[in-house]
Amino acid sequence: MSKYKLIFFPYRGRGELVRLTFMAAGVEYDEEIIEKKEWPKFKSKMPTEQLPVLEVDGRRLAQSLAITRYLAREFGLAGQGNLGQCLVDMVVDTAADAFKEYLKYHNETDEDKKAELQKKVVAEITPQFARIFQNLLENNDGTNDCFVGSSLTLADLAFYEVFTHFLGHNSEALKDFPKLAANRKMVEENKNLKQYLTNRYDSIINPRRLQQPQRHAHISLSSMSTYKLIYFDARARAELIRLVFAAAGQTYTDEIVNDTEWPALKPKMPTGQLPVLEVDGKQLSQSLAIARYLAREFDMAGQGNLEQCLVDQVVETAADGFNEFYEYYKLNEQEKDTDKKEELKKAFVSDAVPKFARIFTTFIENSGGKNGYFVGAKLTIADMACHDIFTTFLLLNPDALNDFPKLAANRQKVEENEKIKEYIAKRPENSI
Ligand SMILES: N[C@@H](CCC(=O)N[C@@H](CS)C(=O)NCC(=O)O)C(=O)O
Repeated sequence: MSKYKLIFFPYRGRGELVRLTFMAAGVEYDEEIIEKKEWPKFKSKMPTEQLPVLEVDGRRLAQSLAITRYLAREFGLAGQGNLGQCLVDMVVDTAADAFKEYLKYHNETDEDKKAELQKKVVAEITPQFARIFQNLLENNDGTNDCFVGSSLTLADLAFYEVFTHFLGHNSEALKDFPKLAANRKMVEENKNLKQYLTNRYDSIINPRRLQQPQRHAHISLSSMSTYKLIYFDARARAELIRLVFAAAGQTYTDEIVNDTEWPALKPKMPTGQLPVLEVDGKQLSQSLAIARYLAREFDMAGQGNLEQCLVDQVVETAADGFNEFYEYYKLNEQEKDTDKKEELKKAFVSDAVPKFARIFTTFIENSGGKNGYFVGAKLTIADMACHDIFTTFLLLNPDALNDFPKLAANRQKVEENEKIKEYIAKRPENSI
């Protein structure tokens, strides 16, 4: 039995889903609480310079969602089989999107703007996400009030946690969504969670060990599926999926939607966004849930649970990189003054780009990869995710990898893959 230590701040935030996963599984863990004033001392010692971090038998893992999925797989809460895992992941990633929206309100320091954002949370964001979650709940074939399958999974915990924030601003928010309300009740009545949920505070409660985790057998889907990817004319959030298809030599339909077509299509998509992947006609959403699903299908997700988490932390960090890039990109698009545009670019290139290069270098040095790969001795989505985000960064600064030889070598390794090479040579050149 592994020994776990969660390192996080004294509040719920991005650490709470990790705690809920331990609690639901009834698995004991230690917690090291870092007070904000102590944080500067620790920051540079953490793999991504952020928390939460989970120590598993002394080994440090980063990225809250990579950690939670790792634990969920370990404890049988990740969904049954590869498709089941993707259905869970779709909900978990949607909860992460919802939390990100909530944080805009939460982190605002100007009181007037905060009041405006709170109104937006109640009037727009909460009902919008309630609709999306209801859609996911109805289409995932869950029973016993669960999002996926017939027993509690990470999907139920993730929805529970984010809607706890929303319900704190409008306790009636789920009045018109009885299935979601029933799902929350199911979570609250779970015997492992009940006591914790009624007693938890914004600060930490140390959990007690209750029972051994259960493990599920994995059921593999047929590899004869037909695939249709639906996205816009961009790399952005679909490119990792395309790279996985390319590396696997798997044919698929790449359907490109333009701005005129999108409004009519939007309401037909599970989360109202793209990319969506249709697998034998079934719609899957959330780019990273899809990429991981395909990577597991084509054996590019890492061998075993720990390797999958090591891969996942790279993939999640690349997604953080994209999100930061996208914030910059939108500001830059809005800015008309060329000098100011140049300043924005300079700031991004000198701060964000080297920061991510440093973090990826730490990962490549510590993830046990061989032959220049991030993890294991062959290509995984970790290599492809880093390659893709640096395709974008290198367009801004062609020298971005000069001081990071291990990343440059890894990039070359990806490009030496014959199938990827062929794909990259043919793909359209997009700045995003
Ligand atoms: N977390 C989601 C975010 C998806 C997302 O933001 N999609 C954008 C394109 S990159 C979109 O569909 N925008 C159009 C819209 O929201 O109407 C994912 O990774 O799939």
